[in-house]
Amino acid sequence: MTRLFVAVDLPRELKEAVAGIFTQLPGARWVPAEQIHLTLRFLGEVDAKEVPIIKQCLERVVFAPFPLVLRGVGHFPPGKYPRVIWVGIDPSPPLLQLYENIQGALAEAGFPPEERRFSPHVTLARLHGTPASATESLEAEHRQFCCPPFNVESFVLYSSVLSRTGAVHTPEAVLKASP
Ligand code: 2AM
Repeated sequence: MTRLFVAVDLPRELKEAVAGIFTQLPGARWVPAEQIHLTLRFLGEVDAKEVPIIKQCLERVVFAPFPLVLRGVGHFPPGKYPRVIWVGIDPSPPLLQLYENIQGALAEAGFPPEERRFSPHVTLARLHGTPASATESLEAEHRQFCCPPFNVESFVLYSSVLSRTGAVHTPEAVLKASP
């Protein structure tokens, strides 16, 4: 079995800008800067035999390059003990269209569309027992966080191997935009 997800990789400068938000926060496990990404679809554990068909279906996704804007910092879910700190992504029509096209392609590979609404975000940290009051002060500090738009020219099918020292993400296929 292979743990798979589909994501947009971010340029190094953006990863560095995002990682600049990282700070000492009890209970926070920050995502390693080089792994920062925008998840489009989590597939979970998939039989390795299915990977070629998934790649073929994703290769049929047609999209033109489009700009992506990262903006603001927040947490999820609301309540006393959030589980995640994120940077927001403008849900622009081309991003939502790419998401829909990927859902359609994966449905052809036997993965029915997700039921929950797509809520684009970049996960910065996973939290264990960090009170919302602590994340709120970080959010207040970075309320104005914004990066210059970057052009999405590809998306990636990643495999993910979990280990005690953290996940290792490996690109299995890079799917490029049409010029
Ligand atoms: P997120 O952090 O952007 O929300 C690789 O593990 C990616 O897949 C993660 O960045 C995470 O997206 C997403 N992911 C991991 N486990 C998941 C799960 N059980 N359900 C949905 N998405 C998951």
